[in-house]
Amino acid sequence: MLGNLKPQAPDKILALMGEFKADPRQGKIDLGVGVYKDADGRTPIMRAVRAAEQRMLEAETTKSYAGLAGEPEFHKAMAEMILGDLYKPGTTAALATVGGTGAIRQALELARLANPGLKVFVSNPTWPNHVSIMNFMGVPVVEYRYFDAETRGVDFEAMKADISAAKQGDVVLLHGCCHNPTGANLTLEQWAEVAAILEKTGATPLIDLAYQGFGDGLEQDAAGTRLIASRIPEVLIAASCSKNFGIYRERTGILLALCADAATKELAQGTMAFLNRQTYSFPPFHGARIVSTVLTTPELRADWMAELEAVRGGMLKLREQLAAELRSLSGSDRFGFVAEHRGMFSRLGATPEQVKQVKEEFGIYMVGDSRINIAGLNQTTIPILARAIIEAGV
Ligand code: PLP
Ligand code: TYF
Repeated sequence: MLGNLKPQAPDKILALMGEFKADPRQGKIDLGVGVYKDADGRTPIMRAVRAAEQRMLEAETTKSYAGLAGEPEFHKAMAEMILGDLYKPGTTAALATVGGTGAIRQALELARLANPGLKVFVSNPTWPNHVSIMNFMGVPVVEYRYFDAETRGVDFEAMKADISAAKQGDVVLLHGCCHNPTGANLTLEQWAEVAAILEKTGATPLIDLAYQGFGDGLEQDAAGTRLIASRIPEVLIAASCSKNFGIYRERTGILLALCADAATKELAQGTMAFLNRQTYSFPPFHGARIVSTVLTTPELRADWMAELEAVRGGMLKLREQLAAELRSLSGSDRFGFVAEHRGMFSRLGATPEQVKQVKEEFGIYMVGDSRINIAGLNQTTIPILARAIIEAGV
């Protein structure tokens, strides 16, 4: 039977990780997979996370099953972090999931149960896994224009025109902040225009929030999501704790379904718990408990926020340094977008040939679409990357 399987195309980002590992060259530079790294190339356990784990080790008395939809403390702490004062427990269904990816998958399953004829509008480009999951599920994908290859910013007029075609019963997938893979984001004014389009069409937004705290700050990065939540009666939010808590392998995420009324919330909540049961029964507990412990223990929360701010500030500084280096090497401002982008990523706008050249000649690994992970850089490698970009003729 298993011999009938057809080989699946590997995830290009994950495949690049293997290629980098296998490269014997000293001085190779990994700007591929979206994992935060400090100046020494390490992905540390955050202080507050370690402290929370130590407390949990002392306090926990059982490893028995916990909630099918996750723990109420985790739901509340995350919903408040994402929505602030807009969080209304009476109309918000919540589901602990296997990472942000699990939240996206369950959001799509939920939407499809509500509307079997579902179509999902996604930005061009988007995180490749979005499209891959939808293709696997057989959910039709409609791309909306997003990235302006010329300015490396958002082509907002095109985006507006394209998402206006979404209808009631369709889902429009939006990146809450720190767009992956481009780094180009909407302004708050633009979010308001998106909200107006959603109001008019009745389409349901699904906001993928995987990098809250990595862009302009914890509150600022939720501003677009909150604006949508304040105006649209039904909103799906798929949030990941992988990056902002640095707990990638713990697989921690949450799906929130903001509903128009309490009865719909009950319906959504029951269906979401059902979806967990159909997929893996109980969601991972450990990472979710780390997150709720950090968020609800004032001294841990303060320390976590300070460390997250340092991580964010470090990436911003790297952006500014890379932009400055490129300005001086190119004698122009055409790479100014590197400092304007936010989050871990920037799409440089290099051709596949240029990406290949940079890899082969300089040992610098970026994703094939010329996405770089800013956190993969440091003081030593910024000038090397800048020179490679210029020599490749980007
Ligand atoms: N959404 C986006 C845009 C991402 O970049 C990621 C990547 O990590 C995720 C969702 C899912 O994250 P995870 O499943 O690791 O929590
Ligand atoms: O875009 C990235 O690099 C991160 C990590 O299948 C990632 O989001 C990449 C691919 C994947 C899962 C996570």
